[in-house]
Amino acid sequence: MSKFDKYFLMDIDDVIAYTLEKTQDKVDWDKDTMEALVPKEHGNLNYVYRVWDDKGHSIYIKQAGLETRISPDMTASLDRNKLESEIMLLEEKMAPGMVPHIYFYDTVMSACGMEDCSDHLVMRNAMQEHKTYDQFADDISTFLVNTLLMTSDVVMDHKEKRKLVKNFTSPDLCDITEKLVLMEPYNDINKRNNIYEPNRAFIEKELYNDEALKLEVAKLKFKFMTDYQALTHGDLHTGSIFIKDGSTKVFDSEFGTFMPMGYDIGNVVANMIFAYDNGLAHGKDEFCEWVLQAIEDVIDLFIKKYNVKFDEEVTEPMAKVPGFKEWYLDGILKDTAGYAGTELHRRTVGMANVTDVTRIEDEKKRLLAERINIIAGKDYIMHQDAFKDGKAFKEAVVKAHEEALKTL
Ligand code: SR1
Ligand code: MG
Repeated sequence: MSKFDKYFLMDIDDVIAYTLEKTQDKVDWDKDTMEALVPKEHGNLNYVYRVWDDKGHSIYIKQAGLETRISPDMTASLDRNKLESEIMLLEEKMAPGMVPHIYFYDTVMSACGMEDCSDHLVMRNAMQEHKTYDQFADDISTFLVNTLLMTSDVVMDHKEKRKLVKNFTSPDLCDITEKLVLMEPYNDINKRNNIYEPNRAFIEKELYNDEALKLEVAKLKFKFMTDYQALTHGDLHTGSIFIKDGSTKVFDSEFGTFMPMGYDIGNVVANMIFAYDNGLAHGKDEFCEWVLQAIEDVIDLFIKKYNVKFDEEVTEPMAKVPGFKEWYLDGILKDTAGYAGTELHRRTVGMANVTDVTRIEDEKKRLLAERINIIAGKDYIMHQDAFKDGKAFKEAVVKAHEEALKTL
């Protein structure tokens, strides 16, 4: 009998005992010097601990709680930890070196042991220190092409894919996305949007009262619910990326499910715009230039690598028909624009905001940031067909910045 034979939410001492129990056959822990702490950064749903000893051993332990951290009345099934672990193990195979290794996962405690990445920064924090990373666009575009194209019907055996569609779906987490991303930012139907009061009238006019916008978002919501294009990460924001010079690692794949590829790519674009907002508020011109270039490069490198990988890996005979590759890419880019837009909006007015924006103290600068997000988001959503390359995605940010300034 072990204390860990039945689920309960662990505290720091439990986590140390748990780590020993789960890993001592593989790791020669120095029990006397073992310590654990909650890293400074944590997400909205789970409990993360770093455990280490003085001999140089270390691990992250992540446990799912019954309630989400962000909102005690919002629950999500405990099997999300298994789903996340399995998706990360699969992603690691497709994008080696770009995903922290999962050492084990445990369906009883709803916990997993993950490679310690504390020599990296969580990218959202790095962005707020206005750090730049030469490898980022190259790395993340590789992650995107490898994980998305390889799990699409273009490459993956269709029967195998259908099995994965069945396995890799967390109804609770999909429900969160359907509500928090693809509905509430446009109607606050559940009265839980976080609105920056000085921006309320602008938000009401531009988001809640724009029926043409809502129609496009409704289409994006239904696409999310019905188009099982590829196995996505599902929440690919800068808080789901560890980064340091020369290394980028994507984690936290619990929202992973089969849906349009553009959801992940659009999330990367939107979250780089939040980094831009923060750089702007702090007068970091060079950083902002880097961010804009990164947005352009992520898209252009995705397109370049997609074209190569498509030719190398395509297995579906009908996908080899001339013109299909281009048509499929067009759809991915269109979705990228649409979901970049919804991510921009939901992080600005929805329940789960981003510190890149909320930590801007000056009212005028915060308003500028929020309005850039709202205007760029609307441009992406309303003109999804116009975004065919990195330059177009980048220029939308510059244009939104100019337009937002005029509203102040
Ligand atoms: C209730 S969870 C709120 C948000 O945090 C996660 O990281 C996802 O982005 C989700 O939408
Ligand atoms: Mg997360």
